[in-house]
Amino acid sequence: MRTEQPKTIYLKDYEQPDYWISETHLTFDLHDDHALVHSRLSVQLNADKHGQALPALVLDGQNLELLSVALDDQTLESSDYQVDAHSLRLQPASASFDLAVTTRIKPRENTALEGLYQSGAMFCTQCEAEGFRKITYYLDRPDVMSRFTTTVIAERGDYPVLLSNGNPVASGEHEGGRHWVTWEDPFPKPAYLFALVAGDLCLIQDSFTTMSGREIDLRIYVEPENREQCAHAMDSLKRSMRWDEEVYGREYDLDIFMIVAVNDFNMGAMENKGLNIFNSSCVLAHADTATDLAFQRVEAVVAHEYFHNWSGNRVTCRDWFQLSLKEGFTVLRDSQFSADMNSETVNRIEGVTFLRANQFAEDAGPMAHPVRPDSFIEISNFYTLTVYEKGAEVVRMLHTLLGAEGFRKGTDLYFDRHDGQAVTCDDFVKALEDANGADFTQFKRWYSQAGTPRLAVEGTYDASARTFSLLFRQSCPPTPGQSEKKPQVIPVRMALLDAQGQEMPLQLSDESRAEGTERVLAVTEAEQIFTFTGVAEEPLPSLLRGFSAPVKMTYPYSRDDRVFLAKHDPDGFNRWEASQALAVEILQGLVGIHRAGRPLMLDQRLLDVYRTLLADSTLDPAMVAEMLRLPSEAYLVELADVADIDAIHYVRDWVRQELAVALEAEMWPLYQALNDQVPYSPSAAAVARRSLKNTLLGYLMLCPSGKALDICVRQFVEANNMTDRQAALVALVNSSHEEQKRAALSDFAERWQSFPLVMDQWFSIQAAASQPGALQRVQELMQHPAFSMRNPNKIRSLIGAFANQNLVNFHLADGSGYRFLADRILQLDPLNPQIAARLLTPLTRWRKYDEARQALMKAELSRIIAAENLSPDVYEVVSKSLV
Ligand code: B3K
Ligand code: ZN
Repeated sequence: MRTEQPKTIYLKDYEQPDYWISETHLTFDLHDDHALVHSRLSVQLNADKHGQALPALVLDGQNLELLSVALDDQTLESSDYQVDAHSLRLQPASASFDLAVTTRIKPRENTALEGLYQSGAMFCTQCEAEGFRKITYYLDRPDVMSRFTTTVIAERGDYPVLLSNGNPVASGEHEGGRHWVTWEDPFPKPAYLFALVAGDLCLIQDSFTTMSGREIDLRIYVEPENREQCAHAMDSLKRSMRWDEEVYGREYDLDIFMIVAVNDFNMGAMENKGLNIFNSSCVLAHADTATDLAFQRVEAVVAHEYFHNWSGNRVTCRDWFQLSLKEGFTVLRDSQFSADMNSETVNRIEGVTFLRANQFAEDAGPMAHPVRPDSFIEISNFYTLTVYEKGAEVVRMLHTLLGAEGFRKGTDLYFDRHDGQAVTCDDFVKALEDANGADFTQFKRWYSQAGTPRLAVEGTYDASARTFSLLFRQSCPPTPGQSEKKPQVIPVRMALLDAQGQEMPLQLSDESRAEGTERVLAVTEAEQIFTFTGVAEEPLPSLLRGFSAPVKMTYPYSRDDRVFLAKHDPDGFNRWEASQALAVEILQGLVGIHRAGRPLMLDQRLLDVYRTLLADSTLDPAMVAEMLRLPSEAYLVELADVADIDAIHYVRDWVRQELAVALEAEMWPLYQALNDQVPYSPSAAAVARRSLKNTLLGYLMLCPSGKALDICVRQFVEANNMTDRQAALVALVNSSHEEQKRAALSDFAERWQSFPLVMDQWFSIQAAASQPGALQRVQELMQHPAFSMRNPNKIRSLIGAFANQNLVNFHLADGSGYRFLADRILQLDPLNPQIAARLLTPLTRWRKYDEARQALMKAELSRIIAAENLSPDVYEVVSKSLV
């Protein structure tokens, strides 16, 4: 058991810092086995807080070897200051002074990948949220903003490229083959946005002319073997820069913008000022090696990090409780961008599918927290789906309520008012209010209340009065620390459909005439009725269009209603929603029947919907692919009170097979037509065709006729792009054709063994395959030379894919999956606590399973918490999960 209880930090305890740091001058002397860091800080008393009294200066610092401290050029004796494992404390003698500190650090031993570390042969940094304190002593908090000047010195041979934030202002040579470069960042920033890179990298260069005519030097640095894989990232960057000018009026501000790709990185990427550092998986993309999904991810992440230059960097967070200020807003911005670059409806369907299967589960589990959390032990644990994805939904609702124009007026005011400041979510909402004369007092509950609200809706038609009333009842389940919830503002975008599926004119009872055929109703009360008048016939409501609020809505639709909506709703998103809801209802029903030991029969209405889709050549193929996709096992688990994963898996596979057999005749010609051997193109239209084609291949491979096997093998061998090749491999791996499967897997590995990102796909396809024996396969794959416990991408693609995507095998009744995961977490915690804590997620969901599994999962959590020297990261998640 740990001796020291980790400390909880509370939002309500926020205080301004005692001192500010106006200037930060850093010099890094990089060597193979250590780095010397010299820092010179101009420090000023925060007189607003303290008047003239001089409190002690307490700087954050961790894992540092302190070599010297000087105050206004006077070297201090060790008796003049106190150092402990987390801080350096000294007593200033004046309100303004220079502090010079030298520390020695060991980047090579830094396996946590936070602070300054080595990835392969290069040095790089990751400072958000609290990594800068592992580089030097500092006021490591986002409300301390400083102008940084950074000099990097290293051996020229091994490290020809030396980078930091801002613009390069000087460079030179030292004796003995060492060289140096000085970088100056004119924009004050918090330390979490600091970055440094040193390595032997090749450069892909382009330029961008901003809306005011400034020429920006764009640079992507990668290891030389990846040179050919940067074009898509560069193109995405230029499109992001243009889009942010056009849609948000935001222009880039430095003369140079750099992206560096590194192989060992804890998350996707980091928005350091002028020097974004990326997980190579979010930069590199080439048709031969990356799937369409990977291309879209590169586009979205490049955009996301670029957009942070305004939403995050120019205007930053006052404290880490405000994380969603920058993350929720920036996720919304990147998804608006992706929607504009691709299909808006398909993009929204993908976003909502992800939110429901994952964020809803988080919101219903022991780690549930508000978009603006009230407390945390380790901030790294709060880079969550709630802060990011639900945070984006919250800002999206503000956009829906204000309309595009009002929202833009609000964001203009926000950027203008707070440029150069560290602010709060309240400041953001206030700017939107002030620019529009709106009152979002009640709306702000979305920031403070956790949990997914339920919205139960009923409709009543009065034929004689020609009215249609919608009754809304909202409630929100209790979450840890919040038993009572107040009503929230729920924007419901809706229409009423007549018997032909046409939208009817809308007139609310307090309006003098009908106007438009689509509305946003703002539901604000626990119970509220909206009555429409002049309704000529009994309508079918189309509700929550585009998923206008992140809630669980129910309406007593019959299955026939859902079929009607799936075929006729003019709103594409709601057509998909109706087909999903129909599939969910049918699957849930069959799970019950299967558990009762009764024979399964497929409701023909699902077939009817799918058959109509396949016959309609006017539809977007990507949309058809989305509608043909059954709800995931993870989503069905999330919807269940107690999930019987074996039954869910069995029934879902059974339905897929039934559909495949029944629709085989329709699917073949469509597959053939889409499999047209045209040269590869990354266009949205081509992506859509591949998406449908490969969805069909997946179904066709389930048909007992066996006709698809040869075609699948041929697609695997002959594909001219990774999307098609991988889809064929997935179909083979999940089939029972052992020989073809083995051949394809070994062929794939041989061909791509020197491409780490492709090998990640190879690992995760096998880890996610649901046939028996998966755990043993995963254990064997851990011995593969391409696997490493030191590389987060490998851990995610093998161990993460097994625990999160292979639900039947992870939840094996003997508990072997749980034991395996707990062992890996304990093994990883001393190396990389952030990744170890992330791996815990599936174990935190124990309440969803039967008693026997609950006991096994809790036993593993208890075993973890009993371990010695647990990181605060893992301790926090486990201790909260066991409550
Ligand atoms: N801001 C970073 C996330 C940093 C996570 C630190 N544990 C990436 C992003 O959201 O853009
Ligand atoms: Zn972000």
